[in-house]
Amino acid sequence: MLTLFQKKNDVKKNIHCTLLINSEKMKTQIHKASSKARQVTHEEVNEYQKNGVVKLSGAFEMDWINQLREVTETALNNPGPYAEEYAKGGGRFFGDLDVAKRFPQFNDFIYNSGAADMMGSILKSRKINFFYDQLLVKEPGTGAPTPWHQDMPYWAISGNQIASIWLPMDIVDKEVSLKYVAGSHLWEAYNPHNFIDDSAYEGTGLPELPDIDAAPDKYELLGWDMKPGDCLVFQGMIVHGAKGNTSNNRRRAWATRWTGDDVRYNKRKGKIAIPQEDPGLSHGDVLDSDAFPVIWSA
Ligand SMILES: O=C(O)CCC(=O)C(=O)O
Repeated sequence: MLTLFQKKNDVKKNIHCTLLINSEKMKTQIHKASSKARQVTHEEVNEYQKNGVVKLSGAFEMDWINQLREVTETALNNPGPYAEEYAKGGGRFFGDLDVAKRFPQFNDFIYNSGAADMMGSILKSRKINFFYDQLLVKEPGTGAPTPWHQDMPYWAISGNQIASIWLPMDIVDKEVSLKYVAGSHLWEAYNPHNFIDDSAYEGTGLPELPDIDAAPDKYELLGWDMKPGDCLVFQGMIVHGAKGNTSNNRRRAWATRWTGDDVRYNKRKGKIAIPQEDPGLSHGDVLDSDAFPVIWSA
């Protein structure tokens, strides 16, 4: 009996040890990064307000980028229910939604990187909700462009304090990085199209976006060379797009979308892409909810 009891205790101890080791491993995996985003300057906030986009150089430390790189490989191998392959003619342009809901390392960034605090400064908001996120990986040799578009018409929200952080995990040359039409965050809303087949969203009643490539000289186009740790912050209405990835580098990027005080749930007309699932809000509601949690407040 004694031996059996001892054995049982040993087994218990072993199980306890294994659990501890596993939870320690989880801790190191989940909490590897601990640095906080740097402060933004007044000039950067003013640039965002004027142009609808600002590049923040060295916004995040490499501990975050390394954590995101690692989990991106896991995410690529485990696509979620809304994952899409956008490239038809060679290469790979992979998109997936809500990876922060499925992988703790992405979720860790949302809560612990200081990104929400940074968005509070840029959006001049007293609180910041997390709206959703999108993983976007354009492998070298991918001809598929990112079509010109505005994000807001895809989303069931209204307001001005709405912006994305586009955070590349690789060196991205200006040529293949995102391009923006300066000041177009003040334009009217245009009809969204599906990225895969360019079909127009039905029932929105919105006009078609002007053909930017047909008359590029008419617009002031902004774009930057990016390196890991830099990010772009851009307003939900700004017109943006990108060429294919003709460089030799991977172009792994993670876009997180954030909202401020003036944002409301807006059941707009016609097809809507985001949110994919009913958040349990009524038209006109503030977003604060389990679906769109407040991450930071002043
Ligand atoms: O990474 C890309 O090419 C597309 C990004 C984009 O359009 C967005 O984040 O809104």
